Amino acid sequence: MKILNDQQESTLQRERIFLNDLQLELVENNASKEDLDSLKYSIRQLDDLFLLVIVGEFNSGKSAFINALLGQQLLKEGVTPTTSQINILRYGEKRENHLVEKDQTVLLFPVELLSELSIVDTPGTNAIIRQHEELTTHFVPRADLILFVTSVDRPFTESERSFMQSIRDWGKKVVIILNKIDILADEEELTQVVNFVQENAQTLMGRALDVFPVSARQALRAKNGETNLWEASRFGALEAYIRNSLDQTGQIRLKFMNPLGVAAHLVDKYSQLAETQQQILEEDVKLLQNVERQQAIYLEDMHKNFKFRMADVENIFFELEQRGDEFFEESFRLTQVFKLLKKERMQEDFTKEVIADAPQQVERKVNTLIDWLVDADLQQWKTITSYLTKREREHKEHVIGEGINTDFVYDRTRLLDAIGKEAERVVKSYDKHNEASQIAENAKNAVTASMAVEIGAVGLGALITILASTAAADITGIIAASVVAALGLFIVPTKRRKAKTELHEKLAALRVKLVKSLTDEFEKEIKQSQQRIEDAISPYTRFIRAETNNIEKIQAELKEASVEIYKLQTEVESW
Ligand SMILES: Nc1nc2c(ncn2[C@@H]2O[C@H](COP(=O)(O)OP(=O)(O)O)[C@@H](O)[C@H]2O)c(=O)[nH]1
Ligand SMILES: [Mg+2]
Repeated sequence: MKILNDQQESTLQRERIFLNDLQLELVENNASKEDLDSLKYSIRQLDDLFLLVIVGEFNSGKSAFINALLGQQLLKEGVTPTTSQINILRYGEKRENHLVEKDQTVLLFPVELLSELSIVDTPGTNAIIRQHEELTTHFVPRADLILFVTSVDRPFTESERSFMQSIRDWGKKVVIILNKIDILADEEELTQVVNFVQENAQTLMGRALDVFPVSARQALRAKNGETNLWEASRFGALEAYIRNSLDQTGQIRLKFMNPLGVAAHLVDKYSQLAETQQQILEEDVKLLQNVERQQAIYLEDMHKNFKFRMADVENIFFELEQRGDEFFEESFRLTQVFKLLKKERMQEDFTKEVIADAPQQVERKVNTLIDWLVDADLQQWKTITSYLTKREREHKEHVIGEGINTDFVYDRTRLLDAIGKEAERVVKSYDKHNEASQIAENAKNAVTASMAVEIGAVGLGALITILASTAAADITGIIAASVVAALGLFIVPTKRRKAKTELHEKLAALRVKLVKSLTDEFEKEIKQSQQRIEDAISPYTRFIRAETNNIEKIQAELKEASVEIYKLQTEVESW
């Protein structure tokens, strides 16, 4: 016996695979228990595509009937049951028993027909009232066909009558199997029993029921080789009836569509959630880009500002150079020859007029520069902290009450929180004095200390002493030769030029050295400050990157799922 055609059979396979895959995806996506349950229920509906419920008194031949239907001696017959288990027969790759509830056992058999229909069998023991309740609540509502097995030797027992009444209002299709006809003597006896059963059914159900007199025993034997018994078993008519009542395209279509509808609803729901989650992530990405942009702007500003400040420092050198030039212009003159001779005085004047407070100026400028650098760094931390805090607050307001993936929300909130706290901690514990003195220390080690010395009396001053004394010696010689006017005109300008050039060279070297050291120090500082901010944010960046990948994968899967749903629906509709 077979109910589905080949096309329906293959759709069924695909739909089953699809629903199981979807279930796994939803589990991975932390779907709610409620949603998973409703999907599970849909899968179960497909597993029990058709549900036959077999009822009847103990010993009426229910097990024998099921064996005959399936063509194999699968269930034990005639054994006094020790349990009152309700058995659900389903398809399985190999024989297996599962206790699903305390009084329900699932029996799996590798029998083709069971992949299309599941059978519920009751033992019909003395616990029959409880069993009937169980049936009416769990199985009758889902039943496609209720097979009422009664035997010719005691048709319609009391408990059978009461059960029949209890299911009357469900409006389910009920058919009566009158079993064991092989023990009747002749056709006349059979007609009598059939009439009796029909009349009783009419009274109990308020409508006529189909009655199928059969011999389950003969049918099974016929299916297993004794083909001559088939006719007498009258089983053929019963199977045809079962097949026809189940094989209704409209009915089957509904059964296939129902789980697809549930799946479509869930796919839709989780796509929307994924969408929301992706939007949050996109905002997060924007936030990170914003932080990056702020950092870039900060760097640019800092560089610009630094250049101005450096120009200020360099200016000190240029002014010094200018004063030096003027000084040499003044002192290297013929009329000043005697002043030139007094080198101590000369050095004193140079220190006072040319060097003046240049070393202090340099030191002051460098100190201001360092203060500025430290302040700016702190300011940048504050900007980023307040930015992240604001974002976190917005996010909390945004997400409350959403059915979004709770792990995601938790991890994300926790990370944002941690970053905010870290930034706050840095800002709070920021020791300006310590930071500044650290930088100052580095800068000083590199230049400023020696700079003060080099610009001051010992450095530039010494230069003057040497220049002045050689000039004086030359000039002294000139005086002795009494040709001052003639040669002085020649020697003095040469010496003046030499003094200027040497001063320029010396100052340029110092200036370049100072600028380079300060620039190096500045670059190092600014890189460090940037690194610190990056380090603080990096767990968040990584999280967002991973989640973005994840959500893209989920969305792709859900999209694929909805394509498959659409295909299956179209297929089912085309029958
Ligand atoms: N003569 C005859 N005996 C049958 C037939 N079907 C079942 N039986 C016997 O009736 C007894 C009860 O059958 P079983 O299938 O176990 O009934 P259940 O308790 O309703 O499941 C067993 O001894 C079977 O061999 C039949 O068609 N003809
Ligand atoms: Mg039985």
